[in-house]
Amino acid sequence: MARTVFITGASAGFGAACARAFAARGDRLVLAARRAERLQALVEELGPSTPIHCLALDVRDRAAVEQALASLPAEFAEVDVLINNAGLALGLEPAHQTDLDDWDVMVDTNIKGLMYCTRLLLPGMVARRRGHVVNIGSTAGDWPYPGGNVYGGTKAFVAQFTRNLRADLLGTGVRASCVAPGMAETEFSLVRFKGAAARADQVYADTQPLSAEDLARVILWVADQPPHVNINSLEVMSVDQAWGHLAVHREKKS
Ligand code: NDP
Ligand code: 8X3
Repeated sequence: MARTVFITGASAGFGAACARAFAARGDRLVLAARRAERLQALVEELGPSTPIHCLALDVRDRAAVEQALASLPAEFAEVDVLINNAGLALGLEPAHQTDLDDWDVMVDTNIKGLMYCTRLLLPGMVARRRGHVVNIGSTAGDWPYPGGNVYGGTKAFVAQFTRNLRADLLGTGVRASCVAPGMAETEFSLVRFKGAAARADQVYADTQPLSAEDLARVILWVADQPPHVNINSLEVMSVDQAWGHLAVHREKKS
């Protein structure tokens, strides 16, 4: 049966790949992102066989999110799957050298934007006794690394918020899942390094990172489980990535 799938951050990376994957399955799509022209290009690519409603939306803007979700056309108003994917990292400096504005943007997008979409769409899901919130976390939410400071903190929030959603939603039939990818080649590093393409490319040099399509396949699998099956959390990495040893500071003690 066709579902209505609401994807935030659908203009690039995982979100755009999810749009393609869920469209291929025959679902209706609500696609949200700030870059409306990218969403329009997806509409044209996917063609008239996929019903799509586009929202040029900044998920940080609570009033705009409230307005957009309250005025979804009837055909798209009963959201079955919410993919809370819009998000970003900004910077890789140590905590004492970061730009506080970058921290604000990450908190406002990765935490507050995700909260707004979830809170506004949940009542309908609970009333219909069906629905699925799929949150995109990160390995950075579980495994610290230098420069991960607030980005990792926002993704730790996503993981714990998802578990707490499960606790609240017990008995409603509504599912909640957290998919936590590791290194994946999208526009993520270009955004993190503020357009410095060579530095972004370095992140993936001589590796086979995850692709957006890899993640879309995993997210589709999570959403396609039978209604009584809830994937709580799912961590996925490229085979070229694993954990390192704990760091030790060495300095001659006098
Ligand atoms: P991309 O930069 O390729 O895509 C990010 C998407 O988020 C874009 O569509 C962007 O759209 C959207 N977005 C960013 N800010 C906002 C906003 N304020 N309002 C609405 N949409 C917004 O990155 P990825 O696809 O890699 O990232 C998707 C998610 O996956 C993020 O949450 C990221 O943290 C997470 N992730 C990524 C990993 C990676 O290595 N790539 C690994 C683990 C997790 P627009 O700019 O048009 O608004
Ligand atoms: C993105 C993966 O390792 O760059 O969430 O933080 S990482």
